[in-house]
Amino acid sequence: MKSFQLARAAAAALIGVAVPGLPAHAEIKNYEFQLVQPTVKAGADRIVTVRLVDKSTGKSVSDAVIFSTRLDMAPDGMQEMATKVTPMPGTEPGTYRFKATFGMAGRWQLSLGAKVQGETGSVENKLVVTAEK
Ligand SMILES: [Cu+2]
Repeated sequence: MKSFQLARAAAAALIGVAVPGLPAHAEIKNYEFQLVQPTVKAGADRIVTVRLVDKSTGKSVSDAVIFSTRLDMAPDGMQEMATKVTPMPGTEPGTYRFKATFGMAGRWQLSLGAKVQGETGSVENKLVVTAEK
C-alpha cells in the first residue's frame, strides 16, 4: 500500500466513514427488532412476529440466530410472571415468529438476543407486547 493510500485509510477510519472500494459494513447497533403487530389477544398459543431491521438501510435481515428469548410482565410490575417462548418458522424473510401463552391481559416484555451473520456483538432488544382481553 502506498503511503498516501494508507493515510487516506487511516483518516477514513478516524472519522468513521467507509473507505471507497470496501463493502459497507453495518454496525451491530444499527440492527433492531421491531414488532410487526403490537398487540395480541390474551390466551394460549398466540403468535408474536418481529422483524429484524438494519436501520441504516431500512431492510429486513434474514438468518439471524436468536440465542435468547424471555417473555414476562415486567412492564406491569410482574417480572416474575414469565411464560415459555417457542420459536416458530418465519413466514417471510427477515421476520421471526414466536409462540407463547399470554395468561393475563396487560403489557408483556419480549426480550430478544441475537447474532447477525457477519457482525460482531449481538442485538439485544426489549419489546412491549400488549395482550388484550
Ligand atoms: Cu401478570
